[in-house]
Amino acid sequence: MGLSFTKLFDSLFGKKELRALMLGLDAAGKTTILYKLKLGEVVSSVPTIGFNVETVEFQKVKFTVWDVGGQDKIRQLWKHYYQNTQALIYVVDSSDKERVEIAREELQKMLSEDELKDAVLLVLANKQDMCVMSVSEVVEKLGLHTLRGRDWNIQGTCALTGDGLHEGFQWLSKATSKKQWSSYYHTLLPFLYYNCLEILLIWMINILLAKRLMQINEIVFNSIIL
Ligand SMILES: Nc1nc2c(ncn2[C@@H]2O[C@H](COP(=O)(O)OP(=O)(O)OP(=O)(O)O)[C@@H](O)[C@H]2O)c(=O)[nH]1
Ligand SMILES: [Mg+2]
Repeated sequence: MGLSFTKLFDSLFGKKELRALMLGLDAAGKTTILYKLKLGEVVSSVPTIGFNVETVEFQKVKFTVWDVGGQDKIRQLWKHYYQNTQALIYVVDSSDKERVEIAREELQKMLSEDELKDAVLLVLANKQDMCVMSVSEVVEKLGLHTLRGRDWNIQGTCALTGDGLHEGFQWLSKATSKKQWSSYYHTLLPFLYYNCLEILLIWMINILLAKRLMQINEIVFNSIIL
C-alpha cells in the first residue's frame, strides 16, 4: 500500500515519462523535426526505413518520441507501434496539396483504432515556410473539426528553423498532464467513495455497540440495586 502511494505521488508530482508516436506521410519532415528538437540543428536525413527513437523533455514531461517511416509500404507497419501511445504527433507536409487527401485518410484510419482512443493528438502543419497551405486550410483538409471526443491541437511549423516546435510540444505537455490528472481522479474517486462508506459503517456499528453496552450496564446496575 505504502509503495503504491509513493508511486502515485511520484507520478502526480514527479517527472512524467510518456510515449509519443510521430507519424505522417513520407517526406513530411518527421525525422528533421525529431533531430531539430533533440540536437537543435537540421540533420541531412534520408527516408526512414524502420524508425528513429529519441527522448526529448518539455516542462516536466520526458517524451520518448518514435519517428516511424512514412513510405507507402512502411505505413502498413504503423499499427505495430500503437500500443501504450499517450501522444500522437501527426506531421503533414503543408506544401503537398496533391497528397493531403491521402494524409487525411491515413489519419482518420489511425484515429479509429482502439489502441489510440485515449491518445491526445498534435498535428504539425510542417513546411509553413513554403507558403502553400495555411494552418486553417490543413485543419479543413484533414477534417479535424469533425473529430469528437479527442483532445487535439494543430501547430504550424518549419522544421528547418524550428518555428512552432516548442509551442506544439508545450501544448502536448499540458494536454497529457491534464489527461493523467483526470484519469487519476476517475481511479481515486471510487476508492475514496468506498473508504468513506467503510468509515461510516464502522462508526454506526460502534454507536450500536455502545448503546447495547449502556443497556447491559443499566440492567446489571438495576439488578444489583433491587
Ligand atoms: N522547406 C522545408 N523543408 C523541410 C521542412 N521539414 C523538412 N524538410 C525537408 O523535407 C525533406 C524530408 O524530410 P524528412 O525529415 O526526411 O521527412 P520524413 O517525414 O522523416 O520522411 P520519411 O522518413 O520518408 O517518412 C528533407 O529534405 C527536409 O530537409 C520544412 O519545414 N521546410
Ligand atoms: Mg524520416
